[in-house]
Order: sequence, then C-alpha cells, then structure tokens
Amino acid sequence: MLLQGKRFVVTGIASKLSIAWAIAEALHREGASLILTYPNEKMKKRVDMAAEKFDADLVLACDVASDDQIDVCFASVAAHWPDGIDGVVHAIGFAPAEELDGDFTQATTREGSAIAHDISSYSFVALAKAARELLAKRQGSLLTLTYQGSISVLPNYNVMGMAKASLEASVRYLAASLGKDGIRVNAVSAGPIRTLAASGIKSFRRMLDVNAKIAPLQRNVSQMEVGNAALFLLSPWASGITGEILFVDGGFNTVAISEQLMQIASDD
Ligand code: NAD
Ligand code: 0WE
Repeated sequence: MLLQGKRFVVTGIASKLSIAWAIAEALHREGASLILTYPNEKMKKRVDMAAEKFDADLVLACDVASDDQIDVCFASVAAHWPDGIDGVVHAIGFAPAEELDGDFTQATTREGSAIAHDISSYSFVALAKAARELLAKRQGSLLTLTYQGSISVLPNYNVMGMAKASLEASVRYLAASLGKDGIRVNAVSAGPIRTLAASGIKSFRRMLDVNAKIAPLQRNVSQMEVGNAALFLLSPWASGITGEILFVDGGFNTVAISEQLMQIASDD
C-alpha cells in the first residue's frame, strides 16, 4: 500500500459518480486515513455514505463560500491530527446554471462571474491558507481538478472556462508561494465525465461522443483513472512535482484534428 499512515482531507463528494469519490476510494485503497467534507445538510448524507465506505475518521462541514466554515473545519482537522496532514483535495466547481447555457457574451453576468470565480477558483487559495500549517508539518500537497475549457473554447462551458484559467494560475502561484514550506501544489485536468456537475449540461452526451472521436485513446476516461493520477500526485512518488497540470484525458489536449474527424468531414 502506497499511502499507509498518510492523512488526507477530501472535499467535493456529492455522489458515487463524483471524481472526489474515486479519489477517496483510491486513497483508501492505498491505506490512507481520510477526513471528508460536505457543503450543506443536503449533501451530508451522501458524504456520510462515502465516510462509511472508506472508513473516514471524520465528516466535517465546509462550504467554501464561507471563510468561517473553512476556519472551523480546519480547526477540527488540526484537533484530530495535531501533527499535520499529507494532503488536501479540492474537487469543487460551481457556476449558476444559466451561465452554462448559450452564447458566452450574452450568458455571462457580473454576478455569475463573481460566484464562479469565488467557488471554483478562490476557494482553492482559501483552503491553502487554512491548511498551510498542517501541510508544512508533513511536506504535504494540495490537489485540484481542472478542465480543458480553461485553455480552448467549447460550447456552453462559458464562465467556467474563465474560472478554470484562474484556478490553473492559482496552482502556479500557490506552488511558488508554498514551496518554501515544502508544500507541493498540482492539478489534474480531467476529460469529460458524467457526474452531477455534468448532468443538466445541454448535449453533454454528444460532448462525450465527440471527445472520444478526437482523443488518441478513442474513448473517454473514468473517474478511477482520474483517481489513480490524483493518488500519484498526492504521493511521495511525486515529491519533485509542483505547479503542474497533469492531463488525464486520453490525450485529447494534444490533438487539433483527429483522423476520425477527417473521416466524418469527408462524408459530407
Ligand atoms: P460533482 O458534482 O460530483 O462535484 C462537484 C462538487 O462541488 C460537489 O461535491 C459539490 O458539493 C461541491 N461544491 C459546490 N459548491 C460548493 C461549496 N460552496 N462548498 C463546498 N463544495 C461545493 O462533479 P465532479 O465532476 O466530480 O466535479 C469535481 C471537480 O472536477 C470540479 O472542479 C469540476 O470542475 C472538475 N472536473 C470535472 C469534469 C467532468 O467532466 N465531470 C472534468 C474536469 C474537471
Ligand atoms: O467543470 C465542470 C462542471 C462545471 C459546472 C457544472 C454545473 C452544472 C450545475 C459548474 N457549475 C454548475 N452549476 C450547475 O448548476 N466540468 C468540467 C463538467 C462540464 O461542464 C460543462 C462541460 C463539461 C465537460 C458545461 C458545458 C460544456 C462542457
């Protein structure tokens, strides 16, 4: 077991389909101890289920919109593990649903943009501030989840593309800032996966199909594949890696035009 005796805080579990669920599963499989967090009472039941399954030590409230909740949460983490933690997983993204539907210029608002950036990007910095002391005690690391929409444009991702670009910049600035404390900061850029955050997105099904036709592996990736990459970045095997965005997307990001798309285009 790669992570026996290691301790991690995992945010972002909303269902069994969550990327965070698969990350917690991978960490547990490798012998790590876990603390899981939930944003509100509605989500607590789901996180309790995960806690039972992965034998988590604690389940704590942590709505990342609130500095108070983040502080109270990490005070409880510190009380439980006074000699530090090995990692924090940030698997949180949110924009108001109306922002992710239709023409970017029309759909994007000041209010929606503020919320998307606050919850999806600044919250990673907020967790880093709260966890810094505990992470420094054990040369721990921070990990977040991002998406290709930060770099190139696709329909409807809209303001989340801006927020993910900001999140990825925060990975580099946090890595530079926290390196002096021995803390690493990385992201996994995952290909599209059907989760709660993807349900309600118009034509997500077709998005998955097109994605599989472009990606060199000619298929989509699973939560477990993301979980295993996350596990690596959080482990001592990645001790030389910080400020990195690791793509777990079947190679999608490397391709401009795939042979499959050439074929489809020559059909018409
Ligand atoms: P998900 O819906 O399972 O997870 C999103 C999580 O964000 C939920 O657990 C939700 O409770 C949490 N959250 C929202 N607002 C919060 C708040 N104020 N405080 C605390 N938590 C809050 O979906 P997912 O796809 O597993 O998303 C996890 C991460 O992976 C997100 O950052 C997402 O952008 C990223 N990602 C997803 C995909 C995909 O296709 N599913 C691809 C690449 C990256
Ligand atoms: O980052 C994400 C999910 C982002 C997301 C999704 C929702 C839906 C429900 C953020 N906020 C909300 N708010 C809601 O009310 N992904 C990478 C998954 C995703 O979302 C898309 C995608 C992909 C891929 C939206 C449009 C196009 C592609």
